[in-house]
Amino acid sequence: EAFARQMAANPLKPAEYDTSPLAVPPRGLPLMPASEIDGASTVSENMESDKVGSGRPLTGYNAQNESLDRVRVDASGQVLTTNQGVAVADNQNSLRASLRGPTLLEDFILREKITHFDHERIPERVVHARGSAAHGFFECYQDLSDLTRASIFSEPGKRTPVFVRFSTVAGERGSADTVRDVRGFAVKFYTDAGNWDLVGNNIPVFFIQDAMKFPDLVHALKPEPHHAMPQASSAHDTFWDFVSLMPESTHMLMWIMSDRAIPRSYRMMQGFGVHTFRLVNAQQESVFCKFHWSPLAGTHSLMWDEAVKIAGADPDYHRRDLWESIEAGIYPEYELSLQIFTEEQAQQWSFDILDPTKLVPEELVPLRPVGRMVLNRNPDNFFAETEQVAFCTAHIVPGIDFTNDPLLQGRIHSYVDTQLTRLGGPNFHEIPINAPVSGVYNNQRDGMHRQAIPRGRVSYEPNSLAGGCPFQAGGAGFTSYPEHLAMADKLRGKPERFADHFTQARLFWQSQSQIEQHHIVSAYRFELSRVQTQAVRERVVSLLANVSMDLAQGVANGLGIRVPRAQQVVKPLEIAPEVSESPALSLFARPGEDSVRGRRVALLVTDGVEAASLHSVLDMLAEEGAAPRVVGARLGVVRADDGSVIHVETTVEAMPSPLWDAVVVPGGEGIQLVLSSYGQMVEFVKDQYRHCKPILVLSDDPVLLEAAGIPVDMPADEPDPALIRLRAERSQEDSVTALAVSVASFREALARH
Ligand code: HDE
Repeated sequence: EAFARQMAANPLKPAEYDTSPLAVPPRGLPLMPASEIDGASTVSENMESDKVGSGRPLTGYNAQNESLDRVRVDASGQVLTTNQGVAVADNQNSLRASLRGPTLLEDFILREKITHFDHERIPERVVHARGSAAHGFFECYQDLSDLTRASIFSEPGKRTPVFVRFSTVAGERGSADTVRDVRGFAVKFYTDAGNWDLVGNNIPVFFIQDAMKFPDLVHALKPEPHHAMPQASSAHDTFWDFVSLMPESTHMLMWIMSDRAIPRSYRMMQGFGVHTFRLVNAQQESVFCKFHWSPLAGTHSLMWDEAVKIAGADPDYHRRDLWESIEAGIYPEYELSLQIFTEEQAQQWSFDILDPTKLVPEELVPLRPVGRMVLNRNPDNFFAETEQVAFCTAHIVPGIDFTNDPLLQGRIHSYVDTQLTRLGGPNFHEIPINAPVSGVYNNQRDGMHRQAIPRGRVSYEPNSLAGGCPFQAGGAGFTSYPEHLAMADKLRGKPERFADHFTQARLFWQSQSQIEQHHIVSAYRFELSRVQTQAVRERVVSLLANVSMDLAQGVANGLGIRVPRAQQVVKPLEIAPEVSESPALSLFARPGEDSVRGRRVALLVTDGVEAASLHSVLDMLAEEGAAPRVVGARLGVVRADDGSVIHVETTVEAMPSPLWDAVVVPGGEGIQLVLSSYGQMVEFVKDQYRHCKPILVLSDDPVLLEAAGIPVDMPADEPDPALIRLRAERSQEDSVTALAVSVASFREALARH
């Protein structure tokens, strides 16, 4: 039953789990048939693979999957072989000179197996080591050829395959998902004109203005070199020492200390290209562009206490959420919007659009939605796909170009360079997950791990022996935007407007709701309490004094210090910001769709629970695509009040409170007393309350709530929208109505996060 419930949202699921192995597996089902897409392009929706070994169905069309089929391996029904394809007779025993004698050097089967194992690891990414990824597609809403000749924007309905990797920055490959950190949001578009990588973050600005400072930033952030602590955390002396001496990081720090840095899910965070890019059309006209991804599920975050507890209870929390959502057919979806502006506009503004510590407020340049991205397929193999994927900012396509943002310019170099070590040579573009679907034809040759077999004797251009092929594409190929550059002195330095470090930090602070401001103060207090050097703490507060005295005071209070004099600004500037408040910067600006899809709800049970009311909540949740689970003190079964048997799916120990989005406390004679006799049940409910999660109590009896210290009698004029208690009614009819009202209120609270 539980299985059926979980799978209800995805009709392809049972086949994937081989519960009906004899059924012909459905394959290549598009999310939306081409015929239903307005003005659908010629991209064939029903292209399917005949090489998908065990009949694993394809969920949604993705052309990249076809090229990956070439290398997919399925061992069903096959004998075990060596890497040379020789069948192995015995995989248990090495070859020995007599049963108790030494192992023989000639045992090539053992040696091959061990040697390969010895070399299984590759270096992890120097930053963004911890990540999770998924396949999907991007679908363009409209023809944007007036702005860009990028082929993915050429016609409405056109779909381009994507592979997206989300990540944390500081932690090592095995670190926890819910640490306070910026999240990477890297998208590889396999366009029909080559690969385009939009390697972004979930925060629209960055710590530093120049690539020159990146190694310093990362060295300060990573575990301290003498004792390699702390893991995946910025709460230590070297990080705060560095950033307190780099006033340009103030704006980014505001974001990092906000709830943006502890997202509820990869499905519930925005993505940003960060830098200003250029769009270039076929007439070589160019506009500036900022890229924004907005999640359909809305932007939602965890509470700090919750994030800390999740890190222990399930370090894979975000990875699991992404994986399970896709498996259940709740496909993460994001809308791509552009902020378009001209050189002339940008020149008027109080900030420099080449400065990556600045954003362009949405109130100044509104977002223009241009397409949507749906992630509808999990990778087959973590290493082959998620680990080996190589995103590079240098991967752009005709129609998109760089700007002179000095951080972006440095990145153009770094990403290709880093793969040479990480993936072991210059042929990483041939690793299947990195290979473009549009074909690669050039005269580059050889190198480590070469896969392609170039034919013929010509590996130079121009040539006549191969008929001149491959030949230059001319205007059809990539041409850099011919930006006019005035001759000036070669120098190391920054434009003047880069010197304003506080105006936008203040904008961010002022645009937050009260509760978000409160969380920012708490985060600074936490991080700086971990810092051991008093002078560093004070220096950070002296920076904050340039942003807001309220903020500086709040942080100083937590540190038991007075607010020091505001840190002197290097170059005082008269700044008249275009907007002084930007509601779009609050997490509340994007509540997302009104839906409870994928929300995890714990239904607590013990012997004697009232079956009828529990079932009505369960039915609602299952019907709406949420993930309700029966949670008990131990596995096995409990007997409900009507004599029916309820199977306990998991326990409060195995899946403690922080892992759930909401809880349902059951009704039943004397049940509350029984539940409150379990310490873990009391803690469970207490944490649900502490983390602001909806609590539905199917009983008028407040014993469990009281045991958890939850205020049970809220003033009638100020009800708690997330604490829903079912009142006892006299008549049967009134009870039914009361239950329906409570279940509806619970649904609403759950959908609002
Ligand atoms: Fe990165 N960054 N970065 N970065 N970055 C890497 O590339 C780098 C920056 C971002 O899922 C590395 O393949 C420099 C900004 C993401 O595989 C490396 C500078 C933004 C990912 C690198 C920056 C990012 C990376 C490490 C300053 C947001 C993960 C492994 C000049 C716009 C991609 C790798 C994935 C990864 C360098 C700053 C986003 C070393 C030098 C700003 C999402 O090349």
